[in-house]
Amino acid sequence: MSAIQPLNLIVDIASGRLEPATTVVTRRLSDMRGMYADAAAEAALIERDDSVVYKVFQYDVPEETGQLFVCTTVLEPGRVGDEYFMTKGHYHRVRDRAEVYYGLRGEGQVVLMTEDGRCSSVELRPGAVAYVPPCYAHRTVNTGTGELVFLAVYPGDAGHDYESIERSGFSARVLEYNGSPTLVEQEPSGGSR
Ligand code: M6P
Ligand code: ZN
Repeated sequence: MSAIQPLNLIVDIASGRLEPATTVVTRRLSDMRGMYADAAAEAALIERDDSVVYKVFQYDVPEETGQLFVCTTVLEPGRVGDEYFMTKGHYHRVRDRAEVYYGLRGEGQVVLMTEDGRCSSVELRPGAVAYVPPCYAHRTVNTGTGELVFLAVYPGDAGHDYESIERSGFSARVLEYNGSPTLVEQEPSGGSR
């Protein structure tokens, strides 16, 4: 195993930044084309200003068993049609690697899906820990009016499998329904991305 020195990481809750961060990922709507249910609303928003949906601030460690990645995510508030802004979502490339999210600011949900397509969701708000068990795909959704900021910790060898999600999507989406966030099952054929 590679040696890594003990260190402090500081989360600035106001900005959601992790310091130090060795990688910062910025995802705009155009980086997630085809992921929202309402394709016309998605295209119109990309055309208008292609806004930033979320940023990830990560402290990189060797991608090895025994190491832990630490990162924060700042997910902007907003909607594409009735669907709240969300992360792309992924399985871990090494499927049986779990993950923990800790809510720092704002409100949202983590949508979890088994490999046979069963979806559920757990809450994310300040103080809430969301446990992502091994083998579950996971995606975060901002259901509030301000930024959603959370800390994530996951194994160094987990990796990200985005391709499975790009291919078949999640079988449920969080939509605003009668003014409240609601986990809505999608038809098995079509529109699942
Ligand atoms: C969390 C962690 C990261 C992930 C990020 C954004 O911070 O799970 O590993 O990168 O959310 O999610 P995604 O990679 O699915 O876009
Ligand atoms: Zn993950």
